[in-house]
Amino acid sequence: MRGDSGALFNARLCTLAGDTGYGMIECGAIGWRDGVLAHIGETDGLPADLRDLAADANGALVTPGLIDCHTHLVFGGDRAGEFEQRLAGASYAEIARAGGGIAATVRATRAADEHSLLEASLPRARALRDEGVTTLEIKSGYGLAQESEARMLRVARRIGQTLGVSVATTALCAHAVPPEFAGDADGYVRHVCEVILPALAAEGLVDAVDGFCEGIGFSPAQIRQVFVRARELGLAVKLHADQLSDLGGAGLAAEFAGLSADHVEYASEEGIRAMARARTVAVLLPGAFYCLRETRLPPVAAFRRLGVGMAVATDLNPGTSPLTSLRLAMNMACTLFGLSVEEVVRGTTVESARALGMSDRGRLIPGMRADLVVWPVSEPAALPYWLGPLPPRQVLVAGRRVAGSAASP
Ligand code: DI6
Ligand code: FE
Repeated sequence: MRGDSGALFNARLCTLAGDTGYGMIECGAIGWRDGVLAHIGETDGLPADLRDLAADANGALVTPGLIDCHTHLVFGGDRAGEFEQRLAGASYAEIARAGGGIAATVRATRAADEHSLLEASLPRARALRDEGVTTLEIKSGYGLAQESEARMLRVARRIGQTLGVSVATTALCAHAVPPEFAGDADGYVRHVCEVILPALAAEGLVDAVDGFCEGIGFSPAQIRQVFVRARELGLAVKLHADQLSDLGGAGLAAEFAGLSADHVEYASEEGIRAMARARTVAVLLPGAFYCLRETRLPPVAAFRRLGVGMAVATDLNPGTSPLTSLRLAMNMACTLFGLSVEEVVRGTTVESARALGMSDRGRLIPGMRADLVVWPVSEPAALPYWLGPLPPRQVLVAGRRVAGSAASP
């Protein structure tokens, strides 16, 4: 492979080209020019210039680059101590009341300058990239003030530049009420709408806007104000919806043509119907379900029946999902939520691209970005099957190698 043009032959191509299935091409060839896929199919069909560059994939599985569409991986400190407290019987709510929980991470994140926040966050993003993640979303939400939220999102952008992956940034200012607004959630929401969001957007730091719609977060009426402001600013929305209770979050996200409604364990039939109509993706986050020892399963059968696309993501965060492996999230979605291998593969490619509003990636078809992974295995089931490392032979972003155990495939 040379520059950002190249080709592989003798590959098992998992193209995901159709609406269902793997779109598998056995013994196929894939070629890209200037970072964009130019040929997928028969080896004989490779254009001459790409044939000269082609390397033997030795029958390896090739998939689109994986997309982790929901993370909070930029934060200061960690909450390992709270894990130990919870094991000793303390609840998430008790810890929060004692000043821990999200507030603890807000303190640690505010105290970290941009450099140390980047240094703390890079290894988490690198872990994702090195197992095949070529696009990841990163939320703010541990600053809860203009400068600290901006710092988080600047660090998110720098992670993309440093690691050579695509980063989509999401402003999650409505994550928790900061100490300056204690007891005045409405006042904080006004401040988010009037000051923080416009400032972050003006700095070009926001690709989408998110909120935490929950009894312990913000009410649907408060989230609605944030979404109205997002719409005025021309920004797409998504929502932490119906994770611990049904507040109608799924329907609210759909009403604003949300890209995704995330968690959604408690989503109602009505909410799911609204998501289907709006083509809002259900982002399933089994890491948080597992860590919180939840028992209410997301309504997977209803999503299937009504044709709501399902994505799978890590929710990587210090409180409820310290999970740095998207493949382990895939495994958990199979084992805990009953998804099929095909669903988790599509859920971390095709559907997670949709959950980020990205139409140029997630499948191997000509014209899409050459984001792809060459795996040391031959079948898709191996991706969610292995619980430990499965280092890709190559990870390419726009045709450029960013990680991999092999110098060439
Ligand atoms: N939902 C969650 O489960 C996390 N954030 C959110 O909106 C919790 C984040 C944390 O505890 O730090
Ligand atoms: Fe989350």
